[in-house]
Amino acid sequence: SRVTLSPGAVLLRGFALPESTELLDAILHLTALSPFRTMQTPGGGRMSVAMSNCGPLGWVTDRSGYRYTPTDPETLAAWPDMPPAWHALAARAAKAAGFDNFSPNACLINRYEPHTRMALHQDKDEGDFSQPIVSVSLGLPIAFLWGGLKRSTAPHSILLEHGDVLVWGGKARLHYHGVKPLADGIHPLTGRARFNLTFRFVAPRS
Ligand code: MD3
Ligand code: FE
Repeated sequence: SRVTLSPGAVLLRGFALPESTELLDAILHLTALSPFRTMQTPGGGRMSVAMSNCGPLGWVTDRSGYRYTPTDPETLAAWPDMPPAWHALAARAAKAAGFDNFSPNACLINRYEPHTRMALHQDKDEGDFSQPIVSVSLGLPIAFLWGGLKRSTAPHSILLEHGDVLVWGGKARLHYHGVKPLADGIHPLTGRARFNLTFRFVAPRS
């Protein structure tokens, strides 16, 4: 089903379900090349969610801040290539939500284990907000929080399940969002974990 959460924010329930086993298989292959790691935040803390990336650019955080880099700071090699099937899935989802010609050059791969969470934030490190963001949920369900353009707007909560795809564009592109701590459980395909793929277009820096 296709549900509009707010102008520009579209939830495509089960959109990635037919290819979910292939997606999980590819996550294993990609993260053998650039392993999952928990990254340091500028404030000196550490994110609870483990991350990796694929594609020309990858999102990283360390003591010096948030940014996109062409290489993995752990391996010092380029991030693994984005599988063509992933790029195609993201473009197809964006189109289904009303955004033509989406061409992501960055894919963040998040791994949530029980009790990990992501605080309310905006995605604003991309230098270009004209293209949407596409996110794919795999494995255990999680309570996703979506707020407004200001942090002070009380967020709504919605359950994201295996195979769900969210598209955020236009007005919704800069909405605050986050996820509640992952409830423990066992998913037949991922065990005690949830994976999230987030596809973005990042403006290349000069
Ligand atoms: C709404 N990830 O990696 S995905 C992130 O479940 C992130 O891993 C969450 O927020 C996760 O930055 C949420 C859904 C999502 C992604 C990007 C958005 C919602 C968004 C950008 C703008 C507004
Ligand atoms: Fe985000």
